[in-house]
Amino acid sequence: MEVDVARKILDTNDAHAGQNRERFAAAGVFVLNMMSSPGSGKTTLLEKTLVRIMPKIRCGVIVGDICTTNDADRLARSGAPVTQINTDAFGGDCHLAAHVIGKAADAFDLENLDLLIVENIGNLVCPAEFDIGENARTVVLSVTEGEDKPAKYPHMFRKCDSAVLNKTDLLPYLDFDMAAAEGFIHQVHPDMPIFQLSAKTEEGLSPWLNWLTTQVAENRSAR
Ligand SMILES: Nc1nc2c(ncn2[C@@H]2O[C@H](COP(=O)(O)OP(=O)(O)OP(=O)(O)O)[C@@H](O)[C@H]2O)c(=O)[nH]1
Ligand SMILES: [Mg+2]
Repeated sequence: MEVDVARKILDTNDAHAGQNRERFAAAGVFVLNMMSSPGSGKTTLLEKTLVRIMPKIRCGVIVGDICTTNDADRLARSGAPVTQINTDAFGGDCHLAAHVIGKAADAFDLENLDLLIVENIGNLVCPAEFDIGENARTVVLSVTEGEDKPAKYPHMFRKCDSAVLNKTDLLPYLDFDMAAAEGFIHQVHPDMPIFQLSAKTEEGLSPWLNWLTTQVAENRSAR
């Protein structure tokens, strides 16, 4: 019975995600869903990314948290239009569902955006289950979380299109085994692109920016 209920929720979500996907495709906007555990550095990476790729790439951001507008305030400094979703108002969901993204997208002039980034709620489990109609997904894993997380939380890594290994500036102070982490990621998702970087120092940022801007350019030329 519980399984039936869960299936129904996901089926309803998939229908909304399909509607979002059609809408985003019609507007020609590329949608990236960024996910991670709390505090892996999603907002920091986005702050640094937006500064580098705007205004050449016209960006908007939807950011989800249970409470606070902290991340929206940080990201709005880039000049990009930002909408904050707080799920506390409707039960404190630990993920962003497709119908919530559909409503948040109403605040944007989608036709005049090249890239809409969704910073999902910090959680390595639930967000992976909810299609939001995105074009691509990126998971951020920070080196302070331990190299075994891709093996312990395989769904997230299986369902993403790229992975960022963040906070590499901290490696000298940790026992984090980078080769093992990459091995665990490729065990659950062979060939997934992995970007080792420090959002703080910006070391290693370029390959990540190249990947992202290539995705956006391919989406544009496919129109
Ligand atoms: N040393 C170091 N700290 C970082 C790096 N990236 C982020 N941080 C720090 O990690 C903490 C969390 O960063 P956020 O960018 O807020 O992380 P987040 O994933 O957006 O967090 P939530 O939205 O709450 O899930 C902050 O104190 C950042 O300054 C990094 O590359 N190196
Ligand atoms: Mg954040």
